[in-house]
Amino acid sequence: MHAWTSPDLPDLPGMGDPVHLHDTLAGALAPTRRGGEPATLYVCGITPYDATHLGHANTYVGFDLLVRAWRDAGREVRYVQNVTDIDDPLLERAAQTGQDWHELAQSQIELYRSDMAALRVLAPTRLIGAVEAIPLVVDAVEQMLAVGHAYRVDLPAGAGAGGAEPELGDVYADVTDDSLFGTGAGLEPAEMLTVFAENGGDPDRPGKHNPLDPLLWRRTRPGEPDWDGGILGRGRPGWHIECACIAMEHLTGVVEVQGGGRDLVFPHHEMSESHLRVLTEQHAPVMLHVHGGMVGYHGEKMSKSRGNLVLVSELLAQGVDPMAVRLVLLGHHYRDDWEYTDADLTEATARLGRWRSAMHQGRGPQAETLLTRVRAAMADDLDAPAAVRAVDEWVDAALGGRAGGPGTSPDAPEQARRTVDALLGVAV
Ligand code: 5CA
Ligand code: ZN
Repeated sequence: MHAWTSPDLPDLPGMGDPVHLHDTLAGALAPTRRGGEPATLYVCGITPYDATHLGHANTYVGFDLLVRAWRDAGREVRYVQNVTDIDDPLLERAAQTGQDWHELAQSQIELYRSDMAALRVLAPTRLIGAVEAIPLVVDAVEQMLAVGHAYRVDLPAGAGAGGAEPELGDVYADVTDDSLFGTGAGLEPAEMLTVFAENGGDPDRPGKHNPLDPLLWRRTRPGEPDWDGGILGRGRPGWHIECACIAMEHLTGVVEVQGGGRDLVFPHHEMSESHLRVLTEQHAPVMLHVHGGMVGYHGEKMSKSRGNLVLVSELLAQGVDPMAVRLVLLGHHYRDDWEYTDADLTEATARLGRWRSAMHQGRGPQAETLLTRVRAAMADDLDAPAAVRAVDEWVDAALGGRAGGPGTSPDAPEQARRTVDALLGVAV
């Protein structure tokens, strides 16, 4: 599916520093690759049953900072993002509201595109829907069945499941076949079961080999959309295999960074990586596992299912400047958990106003040090709050009467503008 139009990325003098990121599995900072090969990034995209909230925006702005830092360091970036445009939550929401599931998805995807464009998020190289990826999933699941990494589970009797071919069951992956499965998230077996059940898993389904085995292919159910599955029979894809197949097809070789919010560490990323290991026969198909913190609101994680949302589109409709929304997000480190309050927005709006004033003056304090500081902050695990502090200091100096004195230049405001535009995505 088409993404959105990327904002321009201004050129900066010199080159950014090699980027280091915190790897969730290692629990430590790790270098990303240098030069040479294109950087490959897979970020888990939205399930389009509701509009972009600040939690989603935090995740996508966070990875946008990575793309900007990589590009500044001279790396070509291949960035793939999926859209889970068929899954249980989407069908459940459509059933609740009486909407057509496909129309609901299309409308929310469109809103997501316009929210991302407004926030000046660089578009991924490829935005791929789960529905588009069905042929890839079917091939992969057939392959896993053929080599015994997957198995069929009988459908519930008498409920009309399976359509004309009820004898072809749902298909599950056999996680026991992957000796590394379960080593990623650092959870005890009992915790894995609980978290799996809370996140779309079905540990109690009769006929499974291991309660943690994830669904790969769900056969036709009455009232649910289905697609041709070849020898699998008509049905629809499971969630984790969707991301594995899209990453495998559109980012050949190793995935340098697999990303998303921290709520995806287990089971989603553990299971997708396990599928990738089995399908690509690579011991380590993902180099770095990078996870954003959870944004909360009114004491709980902001989530579509809880309904405690602050929607980007609603803020924009109220006349909030999208760059102020972006500054709210940049005020927090991407890995931190934080709770949104109106004070965040007030502070960010005031900051944007100061930046604008300083960066549109006729002269300003030299901005080379600012560029160096912002680059260093971003290369150090995308430390946006440190970068924002560096900009604040330059702005304070510029507004504090030092705009026209010795050491100032007429080019400096524009240099500062280009720095915050290219590296932080803030157009002032
Ligand atoms: N479609 C799947 C991923 S394949 C999905 O998780 N969709 S989502 O719409 O629920 O979330 C989209 C992205 O936003 C995911 O990367 C998720 O980790 C992140 N996210 C969801 N809620 C929050 C939150 N409250 N704070 C930060 N990030 C969040
Ligand atoms: Zn995903």
